[in-house]
Amino acid sequence: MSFTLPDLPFARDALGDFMSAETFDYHHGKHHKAYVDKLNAAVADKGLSGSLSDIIRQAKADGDKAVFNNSAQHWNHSFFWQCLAPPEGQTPEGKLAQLIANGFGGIDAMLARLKEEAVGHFSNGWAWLVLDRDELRITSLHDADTPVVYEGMKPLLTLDVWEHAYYIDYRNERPRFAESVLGNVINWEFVAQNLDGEGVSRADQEALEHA
Ligand code: MN3
Repeated sequence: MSFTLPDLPFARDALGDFMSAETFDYHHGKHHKAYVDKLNAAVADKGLSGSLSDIIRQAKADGDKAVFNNSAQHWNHSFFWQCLAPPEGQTPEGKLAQLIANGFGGIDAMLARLKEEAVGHFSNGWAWLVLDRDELRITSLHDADTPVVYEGMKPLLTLDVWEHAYYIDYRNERPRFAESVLGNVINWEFVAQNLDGEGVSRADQEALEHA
């Protein structure tokens, strides 16, 4: 039984200088792939079964840090790629725009708050926009930790703030990375879709049986 590295939902060079093909070669092709490979080795070794989200939750309950870290990072990255889209001047619309206006006063204020969370997050982790009951909330989680294991955190949008996410294109400048990516290459249609509370399922995966 094994999990697979999902293809990027766009060409490797589609985000231009905001996130370069070289970054995707490393971040998707090497970092994300390594989490999948390590997860598959653990799945085989320990005879684990179930969907990716099942394995994440079980590893959390069992305190199995190695399986949790690799499975959660596989899910986090699979979700993150879908949060991105080529720069075409996209902005939130409809119900999402309304919720952002209600919760933060508008898109600029929301993005400033999300950037602040991303930049202020100490060391490795992920900044999140989540749906908590009927309200938008901004938070961040450390290392591989993931909304998959938390009630009241329906994932809408994430930004990877591990240094491997930005070092090639932005060197050590996390603030410039956060501002640039959040302001230009977010897939707001995907974010809006997740208002149905089913965001976890969009990066979930059933393991494939194979010889
Ligand atoms: Mn990463």
